[in-house]
Amino acid sequence: MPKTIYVLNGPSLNLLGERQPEIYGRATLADVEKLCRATAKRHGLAVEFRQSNHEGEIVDWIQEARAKKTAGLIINPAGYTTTSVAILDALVTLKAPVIEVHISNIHAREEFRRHSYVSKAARAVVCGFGINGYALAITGLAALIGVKV
Ligand code: CA2
Repeated sequence: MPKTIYVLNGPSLNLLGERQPEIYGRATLADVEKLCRATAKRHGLAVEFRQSNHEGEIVDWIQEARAKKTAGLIINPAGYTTTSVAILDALVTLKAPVIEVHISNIHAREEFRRHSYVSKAARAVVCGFGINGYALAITGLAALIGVKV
């Protein structure tokens, strides 16, 4: 049985590719999912790929990942990055590594985007590589958990 990782995406990432291509590029969330599945497969990992506009649903999925003893969790919390103590509280209960991903370089944008609650629970943070950041996060996670790299 392959180990399973969770890739969670926060609010409005379902609109990826439709607006603000100068910041987020032209790829869609379906493209991100394809990229994640292909990268995970190379490392012998299975993926649960999800997106939600609702904070509580994301918390539920983090708890599900914990209950199912996920090998690792990658999260782009989007707008909840800077606000969600609830997501932070859920993430710190995980034993498996958490990797935070942002498509854009949040440090080169508005000041308010730079503070992340999620970073407090993250083993690593990837930002500014566009959607390739998800593939980098999966490869880094695979190295951390000691599967085929
Ligand atoms: O760069 C990232 O991945 C962000 O997490 C994206 C969030 C933003 O609030 C963070 O500061 C950085 C916004 C996600 C909204 O998704 C959209 C995608 C395409 C068009 C419009 C919104």
